[in-house]
This record gives sequence, C-alpha cells and structure tokens, in this order.
Amino acid sequence: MHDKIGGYLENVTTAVIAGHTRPDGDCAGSTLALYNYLRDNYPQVHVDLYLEPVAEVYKVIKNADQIISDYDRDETYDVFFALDSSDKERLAGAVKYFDTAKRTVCIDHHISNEGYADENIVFPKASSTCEVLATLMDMDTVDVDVAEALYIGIICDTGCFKHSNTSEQTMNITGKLISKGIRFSKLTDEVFYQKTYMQNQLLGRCLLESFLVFSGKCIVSVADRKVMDFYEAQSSDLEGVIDQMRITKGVEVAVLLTEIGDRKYKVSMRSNEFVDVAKIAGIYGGGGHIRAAGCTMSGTKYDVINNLTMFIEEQLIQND
Ligand SMILES: [Mn+2]
Repeated sequence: MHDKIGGYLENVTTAVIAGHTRPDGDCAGSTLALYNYLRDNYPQVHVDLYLEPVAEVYKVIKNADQIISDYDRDETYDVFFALDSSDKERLAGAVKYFDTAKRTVCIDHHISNEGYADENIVFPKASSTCEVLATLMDMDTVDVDVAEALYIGIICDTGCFKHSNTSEQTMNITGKLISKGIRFSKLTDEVFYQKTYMQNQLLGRCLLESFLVFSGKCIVSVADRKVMDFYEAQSSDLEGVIDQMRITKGVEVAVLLTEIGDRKYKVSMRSNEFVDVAKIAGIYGGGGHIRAAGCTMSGTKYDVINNLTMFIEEQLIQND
C-alpha cells in the first residue's frame, strides 16, 4: 500500500475514477477532488470520471460537467479508483471498467467494506472518503478547487461537523482546506443549509401542524397528500424537517408521517437520548439506526399514530 496517491500512478497512462450509485456529497466530492487533483498534478495521465448524475448543488465543484454518466464506452484503463463505495456492486455501471482494469484501488471509510479491490485504503474511523483522500494527497499541490470538493464531502458526511465521526484529524484537514482560500461560508450554506422557498414553506407548515404528546417528550407531524400536492412537493423536499422537530426543547422522539398513497404512510423517526427508534421501525418491517429509523405503515393517520405512540410510550415509561 502506498501512502500517497502518486504511488499508484507510476507507469500509468490511463486512469478511471468511479463512485457509488446515487452519489451523495462525499461521493461527488471525493471523485471530483481526485479527478481535479490528477489533472493538475499528473497531466501525462488521461483520466475519466464515471458517475451517475449528481444533484444540482454539487455542480458548484469544478469540472462537474466532465462527469460521464453513461457506460457505453469500451475502454480499458491502467488503474481504477473506486471511491466511497463499500462494495463492488455499488459501482453500478462502472463495474465493467473495474473488471478490465490492470489494477484496482479502493479508497473508502465504510466499516462494511471488505476490500474488493487489489489495493484497499479503507479507514472506518475517518469521517468521510474525502478525509481519507486528503491524507493521500500532497497538501502543497492541492489547489482551491480540489480543496472545495474535499470540503463539501466532509461537511456532508459529518452533518457540518456535528456527527460523532468528526475527529481531530477531520478538523486538522479542514483547517488546511480553509487555508487554501475555499469559500466555506458560501459552500456550507449552499450545499448544506439552503432550501428552496417551497421547502421552507413546507417546513413551516409541518412545524405549525405538529403536536406534542407524552408531556412534550414526543412531537408528531403529518405531511398529507393535500399539502404535498399543494406545494408540488416530493418527499425529498421534507429533508431536514424531522431534525428541526427533534431539536424542540424537551423532546425525546420526533415522528414525521408522509402520505405516499391511499392510507399509506412513510414514517420517519428520530430520538435524542434513549428511545430505540430502530426497534419500533423493525416491528413494522422497517429499520435504521437507534436514533434514526423509518418504516412504511398502512391505515388512517390516526391508526398509524396510535400504533407508533403505543411503542414509544412503552420505552418512555421504562426510562422514567
Ligand atoms: Mn461517505
């Protein structure tokens, strides 16, 4: 294993970079950071970047328009870099280039990654693939565009340095990125916090119609079809609503129902300290983490709320 990316580029004339299906911020950030870094520092290497189309917000990253999203070409490459992808199947259409590449290198931070490439640089303690990638770069030759791509990946996977995966190394690397002159305030707002006017209206509506149960320990809201249709919203427009509910003072559990069909609801749950929401989601065939889980339930919204709150109350009482 080489300690720097340059070690994998000896005698290489063609390289390919790919990330996982439905790319998130860390995936878009890390693949584009490596793409730009190789173009800046290894001009003798021809680099292609394959990735499914990225969300509009990530197009602020330099060369996002160079991403190739169809997998029609029959090329073989000297080296394949797989980024932020915990298994080979998640590379989706790019698997064919992985299978034919002379050498494969995986750079990742998922604990479930079992090492499917020839070389696997996997650090489960790192906040993000961008953090791992930064340690493989020579910081002196990282320019502002590469730094911005890395920064975006780091804020996306750490929830803006809020999640427990944020470490001293995360902050040290971020400090170096800031020293490159990145537009961190603007990027943080645009990539992480910005909402459309409609999404803000929807957030307001959900908060306005929310109600508290169990002496304020549980907050519930419903985004029904009528409301979603009025705003021409999709369930992705509700992102962040449940987190705003969860941080209501005194609340332990937040529950958000989104009507996705006739008497059918998508249920999202969050908890703060002790309620295991994954256990409750599991009862209805869903899953997730202890503090963030979801499931799909049928019935009227009153049935759904009654059923869920029964299990929530059970856990609240246990902790009383
Ligand atoms: Mn990641």
